[in-house]
Amino acid sequence: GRAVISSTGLFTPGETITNEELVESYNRYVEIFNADNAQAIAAGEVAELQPSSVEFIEKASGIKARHVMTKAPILDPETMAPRMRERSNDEPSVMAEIGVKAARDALERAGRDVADVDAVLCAASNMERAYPAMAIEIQQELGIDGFAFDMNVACSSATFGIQTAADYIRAGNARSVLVVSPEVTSGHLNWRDRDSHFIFGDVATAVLVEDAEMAPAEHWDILGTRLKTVFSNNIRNNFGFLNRASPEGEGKPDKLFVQEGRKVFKEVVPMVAEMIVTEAERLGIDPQALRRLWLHQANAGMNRLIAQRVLGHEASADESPTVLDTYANTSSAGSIIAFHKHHEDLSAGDTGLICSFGAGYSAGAVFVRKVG
Ligand code: CO8
Repeated sequence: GRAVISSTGLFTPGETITNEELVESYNRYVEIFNADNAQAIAAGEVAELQPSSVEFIEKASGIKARHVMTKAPILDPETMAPRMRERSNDEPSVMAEIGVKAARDALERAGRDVADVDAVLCAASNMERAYPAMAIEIQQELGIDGFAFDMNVACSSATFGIQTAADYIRAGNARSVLVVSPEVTSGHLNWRDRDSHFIFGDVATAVLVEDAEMAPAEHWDILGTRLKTVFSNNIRNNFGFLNRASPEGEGKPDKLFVQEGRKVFKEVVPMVAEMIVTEAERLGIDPQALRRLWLHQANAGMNRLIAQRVLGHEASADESPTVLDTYANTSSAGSIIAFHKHHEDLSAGDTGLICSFGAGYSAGAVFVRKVG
């Protein structure tokens, strides 16, 4: 069959951290660290830490606040990490719980009965455990008879998930597929790293990809998708089961998110703009006529440049909406949040683009047209 997006769903954690709160906590940590290490700093053995700044964060990234699952431990200079009670095997895990919330929102918006859903993909940039798959737990929680699996393509997990779901539908392996992206990025962000402590936030999204024949009257045709990956160490996280016994193991900075932000910016912008324009041409779509771009939400400056190259002019907020200011970078969920919050005003026949890019490098483009 023909694959369409029937609906999307969103779960937003209740707690938020503003840049002011974040910087106050970070700078308290810096004061404590510098005082504790005063002698070593004076002797030139330890580098003095520099304070963070609200102005820098907003100017460099466009981020003003982020939602998180646990605010207090992240802001506590003694902890600076999310801290959650470890759940028993009989309780839903955190990622499954928030993934289910986003999935139910999507199902409700499409008027879809879970009995009609065939598959669940949990597409996200980290998994809470190795196995059983988060996706199978979400499938169980929702009561879906079918199959489910996890996939991780970092920031591009959701768009890769949409293409995978669409392929199952085209091949006849499934008629209704949930692509769920629970992103608890606070767990792999190094809140003690001045260069990146402001970047990420927590959220969960869901996309219901279906056979056009069963879709609700109002839906989005998937006109075409394009995926691209090019290996890069510029965004990297070395956490894994092989370093459990290493003295360089768990908790070390390289076992958390690390990036060369400038290089990422310079290398990813042309790669993504090229991919979009080439794929649009292949599909016979005029990129300059795209009504809206729902871009990955990592950096306002990156999105400005990509949108400019695709549209041929400076994009308005209406043409390239941002959710970065309130959600920060939510990895794979970013472009889906942008779509979820900014699609209802479009008219039947309008063509738009959902596009992700990030670690890997990975990039995914999903061209969609409104129906109904
Ligand atoms: N406060 C004050 N000053 C600061 C701060 C701070 N917090 N941080 C850095 N500075 C200083 C630096 O020290 C530097 O000073 P100097 O010039 O004296 O050396 C100066 O500010 C400029 O620093 P940068 O060059 O680093 O600043 P940029 O303007 O490049 O901005 C950004 C940094 C915002 C990181 C920017 O480069 C950026 O956004 N790049 C794109 C990155 C991107 O898109 N990454 C995508 C990664 S996300 C992804 O793929 C998902 C991975 C999986 C999810 C992980 C979940 C945790």
